[in-house]
Amino acid sequence: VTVKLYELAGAEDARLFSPYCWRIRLALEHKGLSFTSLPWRFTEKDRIAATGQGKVPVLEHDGRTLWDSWTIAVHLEETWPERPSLFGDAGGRAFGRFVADWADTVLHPALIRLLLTDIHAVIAAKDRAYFRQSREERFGMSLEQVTAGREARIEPFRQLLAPLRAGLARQPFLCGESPAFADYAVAGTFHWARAVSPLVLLADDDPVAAWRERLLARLSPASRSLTRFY
Ligand SMILES: N[C@@H](CCC(=O)N[C@@H](CS)C(=O)NCC(=O)O)C(=O)O
Repeated sequence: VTVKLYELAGAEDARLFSPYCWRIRLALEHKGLSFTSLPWRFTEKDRIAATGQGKVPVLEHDGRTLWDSWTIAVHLEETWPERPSLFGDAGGRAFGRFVADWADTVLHPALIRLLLTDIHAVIAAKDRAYFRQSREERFGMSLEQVTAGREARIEPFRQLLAPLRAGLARQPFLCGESPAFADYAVAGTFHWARAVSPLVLLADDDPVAAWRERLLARLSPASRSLTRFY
């Protein structure tokens, strides 16, 4: 099997920090599929020009080029149905999508306001001007203004995790006794944060922190070495 995955990287190839790319790395490991990682920077749009859009993850497989993490996850599931399932049944697939949507629409907007200046500090030098300009335009203020006073916003961020905490007090993974796509949808969010920022997002005694540790323990050694820069 030849699978190639374009993954967003910082200055170092090993600093993989896109939550969406992490979802797919975790999904590939779940299915036991080996792949070639192609580290990619924000300003390397030409390398993924064939997709007609400028974002990663992008996956190449069997002469096809796919993008958008959900589309890729469904492709993996449908191409290798005999391998461990990412979703289980149709209800599990809908649950996985819901959790991914929740991470995208609730967790990521809150987190980006904590991490923006840290991201700018760790990306490749050639990406910095593009990143500052595009993000300052998006937020309507400087990067520094976005993250100013962020310490006071860690506790409200933790409160957003209440739905995770409630479930993880009952069972080891969001998907039950073992992890699947819904777990990876949110794990990607935390791997993103750890790759770029020294902020302590989770209290030690938070069940969410214990869940994150359980997921880290299941990663391949190669992926585990990429999950912590701080
Ligand atoms: N809906 C897409 C979102 C992908 C996305 O936003 N990727 C970001 C990195 S986290 C990106 O490539 N951004 C490029 C840019 O901002 O120029 C997915 O689920 O894959």
